[in-house]
Amino acid sequence: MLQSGGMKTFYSPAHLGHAPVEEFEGGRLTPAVERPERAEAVRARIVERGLGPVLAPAEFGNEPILRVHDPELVGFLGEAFGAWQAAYGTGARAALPSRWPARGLDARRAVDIESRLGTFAFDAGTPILQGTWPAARAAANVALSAAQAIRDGGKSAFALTRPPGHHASNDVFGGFCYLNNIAIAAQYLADAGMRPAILDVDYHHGNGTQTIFYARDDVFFCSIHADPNFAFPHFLGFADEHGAGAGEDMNLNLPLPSGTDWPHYSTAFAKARGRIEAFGPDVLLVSLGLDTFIDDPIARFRLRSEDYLRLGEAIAAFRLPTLFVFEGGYNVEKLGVNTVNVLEGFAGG
Ligand code: OKP
Ligand code: ZN
Repeated sequence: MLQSGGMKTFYSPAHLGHAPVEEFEGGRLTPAVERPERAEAVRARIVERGLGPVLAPAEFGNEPILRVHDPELVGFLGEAFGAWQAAYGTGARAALPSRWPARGLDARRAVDIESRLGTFAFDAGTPILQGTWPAARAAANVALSAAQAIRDGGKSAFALTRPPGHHASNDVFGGFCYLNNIAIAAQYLADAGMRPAILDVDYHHGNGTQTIFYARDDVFFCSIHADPNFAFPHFLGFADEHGAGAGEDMNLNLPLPSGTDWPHYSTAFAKARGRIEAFGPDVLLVSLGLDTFIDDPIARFRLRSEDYLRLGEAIAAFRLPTLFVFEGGYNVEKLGVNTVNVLEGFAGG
């Protein structure tokens, strides 16, 4: 199963402990789509194709997480499930927010589990279960281990992270994300003296990653995604968000319409390439979501399995050390093939 050549994948079985059953969507509780089977399907395909070794992460502790996230969010995520069960009993399996401090309400008064959940979460689709915090911490360690492999001279690495991360900001979780794995990895590399560019190819805008780096000039962020006028996360990801202060022009959003196929997608990719190359990065981090797939159950783009080979080749054309961090993609049957197609397209490109 293990082989020495090829691209290193980092993976932790701790994600299996985060197994949401349902989420609140479209006015009802619906079966969860962000399921453990997703990462298992990808791991199985990596082994089947002999892509390279699948390695356990190292333990980095909370310090590199706290370089990105506020201690209040980290502390809350660690204790939320216990507080939820203290309020609702041991039969309560998943904490989900359902009240928010909207205009006129005072977020500073949040004390009990309901008000704190509403203060730290931005949606009702991101449950906190018994195993959520261990899984989220393990995913951060997976991303950091892959970043370390790049820092130590590796040409590429794949962080098979679950839960995903790109919707989590410094102090808010949501969109199936708790800790921002790719932002934690990018910060680790910046702290090691590197100049990172992040390219987010998940169907959904990486609002958390954008927010974390929005006012900074040391990390470039570019996202190609479904137009938030019709797609999650709805409130961020518009083309006029350029960055702020020192980070002016360090943020590029390329929102695309429903039905986008590979010819239109690759035109947007060419724009992303020009701006990323102008930034002059020495390392590329890719938020790798596969929910741009034509048969994804929650998304509306039209990329086909063979298009992911082309996407991998296009990423390889940057000729940069590249860290892939797994994000979304919900067609479990094709997720392994599509993900590994990107990685094989990269390796051959
Ligand atoms: C996480 B990642 C739309 C469902 C929206 C949240 C989506 C989070 C996606 N019908 N629910 O970016 O893949
Ligand atoms: Zn997504």
